[in-house]
Amino acid sequence: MRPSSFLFVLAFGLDAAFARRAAPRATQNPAGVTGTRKSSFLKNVAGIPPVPPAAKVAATAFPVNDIQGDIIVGMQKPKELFYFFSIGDAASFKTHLAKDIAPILTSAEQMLNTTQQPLVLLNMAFSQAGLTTLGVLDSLGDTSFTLGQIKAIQTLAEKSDGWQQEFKGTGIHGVMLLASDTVDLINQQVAFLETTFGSSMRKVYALDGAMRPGALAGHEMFGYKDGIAQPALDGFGDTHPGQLVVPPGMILTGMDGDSGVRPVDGWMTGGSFLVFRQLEQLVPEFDKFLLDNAPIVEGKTLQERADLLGARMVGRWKSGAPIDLSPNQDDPALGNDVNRNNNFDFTHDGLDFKSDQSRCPFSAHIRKSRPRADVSSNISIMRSGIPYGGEVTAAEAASNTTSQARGLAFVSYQSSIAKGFEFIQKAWVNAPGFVFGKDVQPGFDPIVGQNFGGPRNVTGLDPNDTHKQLTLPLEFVVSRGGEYFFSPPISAFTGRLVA
Ligand code: N7H
Repeated sequence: MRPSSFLFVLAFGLDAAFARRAAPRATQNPAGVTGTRKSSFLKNVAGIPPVPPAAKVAATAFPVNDIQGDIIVGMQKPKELFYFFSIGDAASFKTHLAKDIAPILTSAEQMLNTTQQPLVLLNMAFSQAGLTTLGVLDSLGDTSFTLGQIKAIQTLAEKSDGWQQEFKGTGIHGVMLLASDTVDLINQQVAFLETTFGSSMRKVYALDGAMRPGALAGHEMFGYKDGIAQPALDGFGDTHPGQLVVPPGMILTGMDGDSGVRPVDGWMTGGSFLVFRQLEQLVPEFDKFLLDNAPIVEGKTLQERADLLGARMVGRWKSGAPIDLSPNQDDPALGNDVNRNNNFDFTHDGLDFKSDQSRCPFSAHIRKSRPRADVSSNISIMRSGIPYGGEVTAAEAASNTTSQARGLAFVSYQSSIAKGFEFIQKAWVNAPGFVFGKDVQPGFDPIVGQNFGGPRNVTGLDPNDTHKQLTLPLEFVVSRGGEYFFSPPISAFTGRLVA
């Protein structure tokens, strides 16, 4: 038995460990969307690691039957609806949770095993206001969660002016995540859920996400492949070269490596804090910036030079190929290869990685958000977002101006919001001094760094002079707000949440 499994069993006893994953979960809901799948609805995108094989995970003591499925799925969902709700009558809502919802929540086990995959993934998570409304008054051991995301704007260095009104207060009690391969199936399940809950639940806001069409599937709205680098939970299936292996408790509450103080009865074991952010992306403006500021490189066309600037801002080319391994041009074969596209740490023989930026700038998004050899810590989050909004129209491209909102419905899972998402945003991407080079201040992460809407300086982007400072003319990613949630283990829907 691996140490993590061993500790889990030690902490909660054999019975608890195995009872949580005993019976396979129901795959159908007689009154909702029925039917089983012959193949997984998760889209296989070259270069994005698939979910771990079910057989390998089954051999571990992970409570996969109890962990909500989205936590391990990543960014491979073709369609997803985020349905934010408030609770009307708590008593009636709880009755439905236990009777109608618990049996159809999708577990990690179901997502890993395609013969058990439902037609529509359903997961549910609650905000602090939601738990309070349900009468769940335990401290969950996470101050950021307790305060809610709107209270974190100072920490995140943003203003709430551009936030969706619905995210500004405490009116959102929870979110349902519904994912499938068709919008029609999702809509059918929504109709069932609304009928089931009746007046005990009210829709507050909703956001539709979808993979981009055709060859752009798996790429976010600026065009870069996303979802390549995810942490592996120690003892949970396969790992790929370069993948960061973290204790399961870094993502899952109550598991080995979780440093939070949780309720003693262990009802939070196998849950995770879910950070939701609606991040609008100004794509035509971003593209124009790349063309206007393309570095001078002999032998390259203007578009190739613009692509180089974009790759230096992100740290990867659009194919997913890391610039640390391919600094001068995109290499789609590298981007598509899960055994190579994550296997780098910014160090190279003969180069001083504390001063050399000929390959990946210190300020690049992937270096700021996961500094690899630059730091000794293994801070990490599991990203599970999806693009929203339509493709850029011809009129928007011609005018270099966004007129239809699009972006990333950002989701991250972690066992501590302060040590996960907030830490990365505050201490790394927003901190001009980080990554600590020898003789240059990197400035902000040019993709998601925030400075209360004020000017953001950045260095390292021009390969001809990596000390040159550029002031970015605007935020290409604009926060429309979000909320912090707890995604409980499925057993809590018939246990603590309804007690
Ligand atoms: Fe990022 N992008 O297109 O530039 N992100 N991200 N992110 N991000 C990553 O490795 C992007 C955001 C992380 O381990 C890739 O999967 C965009 C926030 C982390 O090497 C690309 C937005 C936060 C990683 C993007 C956005 C993070 C990562 C490379 C917003 C946390 C893994 C593909 C609209 C505060 C780094 C990949 C590693 C990767 C983009 C948001 C964090 C292409 C457009 C808010 C930890």
